[in-house]
Amino acid sequence: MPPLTLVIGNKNYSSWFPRPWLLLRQARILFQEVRIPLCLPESAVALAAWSPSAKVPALHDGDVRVRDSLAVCESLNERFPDKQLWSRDAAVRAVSAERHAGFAAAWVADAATEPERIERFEHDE
Ligand SMILES: N[C@@H](CCC(=O)N[C@@H](CS)C(=O)NCC(=O)O)C(=O)O
Repeated sequence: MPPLTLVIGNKNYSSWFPRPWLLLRQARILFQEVRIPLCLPESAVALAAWSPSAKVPALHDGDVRVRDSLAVCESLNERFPDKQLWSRDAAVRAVSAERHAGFAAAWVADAATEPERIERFEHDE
């Protein structure tokens, strides 16, 4: 099997890429981690080299390239069926997809109501 590479950003910035990162770690699946520091002048160029969407997480699995945390998790579930990484219950998977689709809006709402916390968060590390 070709080695897996998971491209991530700063570990204290986001909840997006920790999702597949945690899934891989919890399932004890070996992978190479490529960390791209975000919010720097050079970030966009570094991101573009790994992820056409210029977003992380991005999974490189041989010739297969997957962007988006949910897509990466679903891809890993299919790649490692013996690990049972995802629920077999379609209703449970639907809730997960709905939550994923709405999370950006919820995060923006948090940023509007808690600007100081968000400001502090972005300057950590
Ligand atoms: N819906 C995407 C969101 C990914 C996303 O927004 N990633 C951010 C990290 S917080 C990113 O890569 N931002 C690029 C940048 O800040 O330049 C997912 O689930 O993976």
